[in-house]
Amino acid sequence: MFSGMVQDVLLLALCFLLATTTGSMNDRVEKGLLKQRASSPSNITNLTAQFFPSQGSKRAQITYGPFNVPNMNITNGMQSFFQAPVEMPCKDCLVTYIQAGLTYPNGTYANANTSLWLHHVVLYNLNNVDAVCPTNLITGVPGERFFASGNERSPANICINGTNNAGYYIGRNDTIGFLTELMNTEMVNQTAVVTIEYEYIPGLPASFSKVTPVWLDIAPCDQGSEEPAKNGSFQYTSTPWTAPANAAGRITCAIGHVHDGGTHIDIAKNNQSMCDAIAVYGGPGYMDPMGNMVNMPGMTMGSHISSLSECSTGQLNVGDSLTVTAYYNTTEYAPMTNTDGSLTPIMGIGLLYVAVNETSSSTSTSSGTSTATGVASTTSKAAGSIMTVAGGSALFAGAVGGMVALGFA
Ligand SMILES: [Cu+2]
Repeated sequence: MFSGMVQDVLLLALCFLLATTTGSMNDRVEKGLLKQRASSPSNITNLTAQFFPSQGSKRAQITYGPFNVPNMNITNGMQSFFQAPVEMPCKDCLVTYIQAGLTYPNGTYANANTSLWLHHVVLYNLNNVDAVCPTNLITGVPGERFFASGNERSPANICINGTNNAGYYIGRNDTIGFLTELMNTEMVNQTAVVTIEYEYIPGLPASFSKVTPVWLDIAPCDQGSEEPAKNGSFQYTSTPWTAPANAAGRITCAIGHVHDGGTHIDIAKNNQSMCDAIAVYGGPGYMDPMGNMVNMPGMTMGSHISSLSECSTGQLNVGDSLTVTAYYNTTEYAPMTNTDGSLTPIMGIGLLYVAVNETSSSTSTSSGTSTATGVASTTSKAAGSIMTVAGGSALFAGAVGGMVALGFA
């Protein structure tokens, strides 16, 4: 799965540098996108906004792809795709909610039950610098990771259902990158479309705050997000990260990500638990089809991680030390394995959204946990120019500016 990783990193790094230094890749990709738009009615579906209607909020789903995902005899059925720049529903806008999904080209739902996984998708803003990993040690290209989803498809409910006047601001000239890794557990190739639903407010209303994403990762910045899996009960803790002035404020939302086998992920501030996100398994879409239970060693329990709880309160002061600890117990939940039966690497990521320069007492906040309110709706059409990269997640460690923490499953 990791063979060819170095050359893939170099290839993608080279492409990325080309894209950012000469504009040639951007031109090529953008032309591809425009061409596709011309031949497709739309890859945007307008939906009904859920939060802040008085601010003229809008909700839309954008489709990315289609992507051809090889069968499981090729790189364990894993394939990564990278696009930049990528289409967003808006510019000069405040994004209050983001949720990813996966469908087939005809719009029908794809998940573990159909042998097609949204292993991960990550969005990053090339115009901003990541708060935790400001420079990429391989390419030197900065970029702010502002959204990530694994197959559990947890929303980044930044505004916590409209109770927080906060969102992620996308500037008029910001360039957004898109990276996805898809997984096929069938013996035949499959084609998938990634959907991302956004809710946003045009502009930046005076009463709203921009959030800074803080990506905490059990793996260090120069490694990528993967760590070796083990059997039984084990845990990994990140290197402590100290909050600087430009990332201190009120935490509007915190979400986590672990792989199958994970039980919970705890974000701690100054060694005290601040958000303990609990993993839930199974449910509609998250069970293996019967045919695959024989073919996927280690997945014979057939039930996969389907959600992680989220947290919505907290205060981050300058000098506070944050860590994230991912807890696994493979006797409780079956881990993911490669086709040869070996354990696939695991992850532990906590993503916080911080309304900088606010204090938790200065504005109203919600408390406790909240679950997704995503609107299930799919329409899939256009595709952009796609860079296909063979191999596993870790090869992206150097590819995307600042986003060394990758391979989100
Ligand atoms: Cu992952």
